[in-house]
Amino acid sequence: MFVTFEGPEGAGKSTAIRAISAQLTERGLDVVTTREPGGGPLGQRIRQMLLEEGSVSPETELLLFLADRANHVETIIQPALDAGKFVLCDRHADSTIVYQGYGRGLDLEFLKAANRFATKGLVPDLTLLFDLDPKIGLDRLNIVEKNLFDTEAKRRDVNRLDREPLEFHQKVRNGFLTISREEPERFVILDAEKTPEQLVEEALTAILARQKGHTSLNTR
Ligand code: Z5A
Repeated sequence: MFVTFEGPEGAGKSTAIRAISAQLTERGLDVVTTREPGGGPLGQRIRQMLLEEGSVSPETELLLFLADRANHVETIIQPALDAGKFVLCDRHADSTIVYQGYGRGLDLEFLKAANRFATKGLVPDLTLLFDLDPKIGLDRLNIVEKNLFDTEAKRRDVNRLDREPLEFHQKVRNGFLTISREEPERFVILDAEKTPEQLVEEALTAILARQKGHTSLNTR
C-alpha cells in the first residue's frame, strides 16, 4: 500500500511519519519510509540543487522535481510495492501540483500529465493532508518573515522554498485544500494544529481503515 503525506511547511509530517512507521512495524508490516525530493539514488544531489541554489526558474525547478520523482518511483517506490511492502512517502506528486502549480502559476493540466509521465501512472492509495495555517507552520520552523535573516533563523536549515513570502504559502495551503476536495476518495484531511500524539492516532486509524478495504488505485 502506498501512502503519501502532504501539507504546507512545518505541518508535522516528518514527525508523524517516524511514529507511524514504528507502530506499523510493530504490527508486523514491512514498512519503507521515504521522501521527495531526495528519496532515490539521484535524489540527494537533486535535492541539494533544488533547495540550495540561489535563483532557479519555475520551469527548471519543475523538471528537477520530476527527475527526482521518476528516479524515486522507478528505483524505490515501485519495487517496494511490487514486493508487497508498505510505503510511507513524505511529499509526492501533489506537492508539484500545489507548489509549482498553485504557488508558481505553472499550468495545472500540464503538471498533471507530467506527474503521470514521471510516476508511470502510479497513484497513492491514500494521501494524508496535514492542514495548517502557514503562519503557524512557518513559526514552528522559526522562519516567520521578520526574523528570516537573523541569527535565530540561521540555526535551522532554511531552504529556498521556505523563503517564499507568506502569500505563497497561503496559496500552497489553499491549493492542497482544493485538490483534496477534487479527490475525496484518496485524501484524508487532518487538522495539524492537534498534538503529535493525536495526529499519529488519527493518521494510523485512516491508514488501517484504508488497508482493510484496500482497493488499489494504482494502474500498474
Ligand atoms: N516541493 C515542491 O515545491 N515540489 C515538489 O514536487 C516537492 C516538494 C516534492 C521540500 O522541503 C520542499 O520542496 C518543500 C516543498 C517543495 N517546501 N519547502 N520548504 P523539505 O523536504 O526540506 O521539508 P518539508 O517537506 O517542507 O517539511 P517541513 O517543512 O520541514 O515540515 P514537516 O515535515 O511537515 O514538519 P516536522 O519536521 O515534522 O515538524 C516541524 C516542526 O514542528 C518541528 O519543530 C516539530 O517538532 C514541530 N511539530 C511537529 N508536529 C507538531 C505538532 N503536532 N504540534 C506542534 N509542533 C509540531
